[in-house]
Amino acid sequence: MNILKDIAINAEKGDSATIKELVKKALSLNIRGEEILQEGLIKGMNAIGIKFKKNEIFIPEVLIATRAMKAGMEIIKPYLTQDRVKPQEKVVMGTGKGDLHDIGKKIVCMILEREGYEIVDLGIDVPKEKFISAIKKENSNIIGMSALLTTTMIYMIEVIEEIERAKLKQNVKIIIGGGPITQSFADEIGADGYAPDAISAAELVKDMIRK
Ligand code: B1M
Repeated sequence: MNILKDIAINAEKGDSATIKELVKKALSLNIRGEEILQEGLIKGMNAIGIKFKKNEIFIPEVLIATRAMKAGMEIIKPYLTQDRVKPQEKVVMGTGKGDLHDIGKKIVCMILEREGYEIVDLGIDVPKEKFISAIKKENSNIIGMSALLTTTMIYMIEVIEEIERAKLKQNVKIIIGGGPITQSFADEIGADGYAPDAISAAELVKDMIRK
């Protein structure tokens, strides 16, 4: 659909004003929020990633595109959560220490919220101690960690070790995701599950709760 292509192009350009207009228009055409995210905004961000990797653009351009992406996400959010029922379970989410990427994590949070979970989003650059205190304070049985850098994915190991040290591991399911994460990495570090995208993350959480 052309409007989704336009959203992707403008996300890539970082044109927040046009993104807002196009996303509103797409919603008025009854295009589902998830489709706008996947086929519009995320496609634009992926294109940015390719250019960034090739050094065709630099951090300022990426930040401008991030701002546009977030502007679009804010508009879609209520449409994803409109059928929300009473929260079923609390999920603590965060991007681990050293990592400032949060777009993917926010999308995962949005989809989980839509599925009726209550999200406690600890944000970015989260130290292990903060994960532990949130699990205790929120009495949560599911924690989700996101990492986008090969240098920060290993911090997940420290968080899991800390959870074990705090004797919380038997009560908590740990799910992980993000660009460099794989199922075999999840298995290796003792995470309970891995999801490659937000929709599968929601399915994974549902499975974890059933177990
Ligand atoms: Co960064 N960056 N960045 N960056 N950045 C990447 C990740 C990179 C792959 C770019 C590249 O080289 N092609 C590369 C990492 C290389 C590597 O480690 N292998 C990289 C680098 C190198 C860096 C810096 C080191 C650059 C520098 O300073 N020289 C620096 C590090 C900063 C830090 O974190 N300490 C840096 C900085 C930044 C910005 C701040 C400018 C900005 C982040 C802004 C923000 O997030 N608020 C940024 C961005 C935007 C990117 C790219 C371009 C886009 C990431 C993104 O948002 N994608 C990225 C390139 C890329 O990923 N191809 C790149 C869209 C998003 C929807 O996808 O996050 O993968 P993603 O989330 C998906 C799934 O992964 C999954 O579901 C989501 C939705 O489907 N998922 C989960 C995510 N979390 C999950 C958790 C789950 C389950 C599923 O369960 C809990």
